[in-house]
Amino acid sequence: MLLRDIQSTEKLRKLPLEQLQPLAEQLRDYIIDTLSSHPGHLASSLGVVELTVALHYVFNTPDDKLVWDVGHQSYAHKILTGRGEQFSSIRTYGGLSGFPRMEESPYDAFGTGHSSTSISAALGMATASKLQGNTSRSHIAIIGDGALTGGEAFEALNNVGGSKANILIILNDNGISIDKAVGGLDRYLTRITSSRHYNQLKNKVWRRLEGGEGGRRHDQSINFFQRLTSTVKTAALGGSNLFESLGIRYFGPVDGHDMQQLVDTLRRLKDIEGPKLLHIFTQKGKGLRQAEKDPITYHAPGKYDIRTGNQIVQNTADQPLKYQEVFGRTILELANQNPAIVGITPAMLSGCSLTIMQHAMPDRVFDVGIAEQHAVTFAAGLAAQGMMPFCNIYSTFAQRAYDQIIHDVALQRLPVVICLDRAGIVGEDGATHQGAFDLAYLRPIPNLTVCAPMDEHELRNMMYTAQLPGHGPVVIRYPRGSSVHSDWESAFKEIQVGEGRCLRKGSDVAIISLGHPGNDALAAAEELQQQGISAAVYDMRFLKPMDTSLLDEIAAAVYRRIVTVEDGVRMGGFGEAVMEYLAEKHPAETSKVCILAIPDQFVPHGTVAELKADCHIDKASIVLAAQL
Ligand SMILES: Cc1ncc(C[n+]2csc(CCOP(=O)(O)OP(=O)(O)O)c2C)c(N)n1
Repeated sequence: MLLRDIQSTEKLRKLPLEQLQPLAEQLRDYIIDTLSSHPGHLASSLGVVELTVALHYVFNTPDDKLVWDVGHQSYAHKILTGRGEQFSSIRTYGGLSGFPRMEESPYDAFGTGHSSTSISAALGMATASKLQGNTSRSHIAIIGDGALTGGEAFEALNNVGGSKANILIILNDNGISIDKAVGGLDRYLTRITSSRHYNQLKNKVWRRLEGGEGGRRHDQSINFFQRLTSTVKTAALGGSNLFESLGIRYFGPVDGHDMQQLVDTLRRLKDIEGPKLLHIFTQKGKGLRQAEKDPITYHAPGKYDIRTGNQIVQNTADQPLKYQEVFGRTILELANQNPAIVGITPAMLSGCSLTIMQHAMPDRVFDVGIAEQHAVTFAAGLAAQGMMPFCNIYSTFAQRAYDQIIHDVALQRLPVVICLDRAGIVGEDGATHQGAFDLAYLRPIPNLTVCAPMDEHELRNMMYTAQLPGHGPVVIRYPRGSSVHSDWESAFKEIQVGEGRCLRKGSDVAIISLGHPGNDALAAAEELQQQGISAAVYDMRFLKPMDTSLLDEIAAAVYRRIVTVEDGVRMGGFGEAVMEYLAEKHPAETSKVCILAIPDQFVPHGTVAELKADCHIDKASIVLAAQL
């Protein structure tokens, strides 16, 4: 088998051109086979198989640098760069990461996971190469049409255009982000790729350039190619080309599944100096019928039947709903009662379940593209004019919007409800995606209320409370996946802001938790009971304002031990907030405190259970801490 023999990129580069497409087919089959039982990001990787082969064929990797934006599409790259045999370990504890990681391979020129960074990183590399006197190295950013909507990508394009850097940007345009691509850029790219006039002329250009048997290149003048394509582009677009206007030479669009054309084009571009962009169009999910038809579901489909391609859907009929679904259903319910409510998502429409509200109220849901900063300030603008925006962002991606939360929302006390989905340990997506930092980075911000539900009823009540008048900005953070009870549809109750609660009385030990980890705290208390240790459990609900009178009560009860547990980083987090208060008001209690939180290290990929155990924030760790 061809793929098995290609253990290195040197070998790949020795193959005759006509063997590249069969190799691509084998790669594609290997990805489809493996991911059927080892779930991961499927559709994006399938779409760039030909591109990946062509890039490693034409460029001298790893000396030439490939930066994969987001990195979820880098599976073929991993297989071709010596990681084929380990591929089935992808996203598992101790196995290959689902994203490029510099530590993992010299071929992973830059680690990614969060979107829209590739052009900045490649420009930095190109600038470094120049300063170091290396003029022959190529620096290539591969970015999707979704990732290109991110602000950082635009900032980088602006910077690239003003430079003479030797950088090639490959725009992988499949018209899909995770959900359908949105916005003016998407329309612009569609206009380029679908212009009949443009494509007719372009095809003539390519025919003239390619010609010959077996794809042998004619000795065509690159100048002619550039002159003609640029005239055609201007004609087709009825004006200037966005990229050219910024000072980046635009080439394409070309069919990203046509190996011959890709290889020919990349070879030509390799010799052209300065900033350039190649626009390719690809089909997301290429090669698996279901993924081609439904790339949104097959972005990361979980397990599927290798014979039929159909998803293996677990029967969840009597399982609790996911927190995401509770959010999605609850916001619709609230929006039906409160006409000021609108929903905002930066490109995670189905992931956060805003689709439910979108179907019912399309005018009141806004997918703003991969643009967390914009999402927050857009929400602030809406709130400034009397609307009640619920802006749903994954905890890890909200890191992008820190200044906007401080400067645009909190400082102006605007009533924006920021729902941080996927807070805490997220599992297989690994270090780039853990929602580990939000408690610590939100705690110092004045005017913010920050709370975390322990179950779906609390989530509903927090959402209900947040949209009542007079609360200012509220952050509600909740984890990925299953909530707790099966009767999610409770009547709304207002929660007193800043009020915690005692969930279980006890006399030996106090366990103080925030949000979902309270369920582990309760289970731990149960286990401790069987060991003859009486543990009280307190659910603080609010990181800020913190219920200091409840902390006074806990201090007054004089427990033998006080254990705090949270699914966020220790430094600056919830446990330290408790400790800080006790140190000021009840110093005698501080020696009893044991803080269970994520230690000062990045949390890798694995199952949530494995990672919680690793970070000592699981039930067993609570039991152990209480026994000391
Ligand atoms: C800052 C940030 N926000 C959101 C995401 C979640 N996310 C991962 S992939 C993706 C869509 C990327 O679309 P595109 O670049 O077109 O790549 P495709 O999957 O279509 O190949 C999104 C929104 C992310 N990785 N980073």
